[in-house]
Amino acid sequence: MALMKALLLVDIQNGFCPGGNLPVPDGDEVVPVANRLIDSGRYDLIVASQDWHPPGHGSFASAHPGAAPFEMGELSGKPQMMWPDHCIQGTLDAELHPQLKSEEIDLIQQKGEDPRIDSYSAFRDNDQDATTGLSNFLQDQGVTDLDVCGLATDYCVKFSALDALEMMPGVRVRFIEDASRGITPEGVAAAIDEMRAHGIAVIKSTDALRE
Ligand code: VGL
Ligand code: ZN
Repeated sequence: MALMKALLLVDIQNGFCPGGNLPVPDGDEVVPVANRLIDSGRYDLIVASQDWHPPGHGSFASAHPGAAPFEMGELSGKPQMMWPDHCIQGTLDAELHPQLKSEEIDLIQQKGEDPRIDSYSAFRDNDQDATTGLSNFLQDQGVTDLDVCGLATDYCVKFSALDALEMMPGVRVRFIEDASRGITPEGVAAAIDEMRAHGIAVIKSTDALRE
């Protein structure tokens, strides 16, 4: 059977780049790498996810009296990291990075719209209940191989890659390390271990470009 290769660019948005509301250290450095992958012609399908929160989203510390950003809090009765307000629908912070070659993106999958639950994964909410429809879309397209990269490795990239594996059995999932950046070094190391333990290959963009 023919290979059908897809690239998932996770949350390469202003909000997660320097100058954004939830900046990932050196987050903008993924943009040229992502553009080389996009331009390579090696992917049959390119999808970008976009964190897309309504104002006052329950993952924002500002929505919880007394809560401070980057502390654990609670959302709908479950532990939830309290984030600064970020990627609010319709704001510049939520736009894809302006240098990302978005003309070549086939689908933009928005997520995180439900104020009562966070959605790190591009595939489903954090309670694994409501799905975005992305796994059905990729399976309908006959995707056999999915490369995942973007921001942030220790949150949305990791959860997207793990969900891809679980929700699309048989699809080969890889994580492109140098096309991704994380919030903390310890978080990145743990995320890479966890992805590897589940059978996700950790590769470099040069590996993907060589094939
Ligand atoms: C993300 C925290 C909150 C991410 C999104 O894209 O990794 N992290 N919302
Ligand atoms: Zn978010």
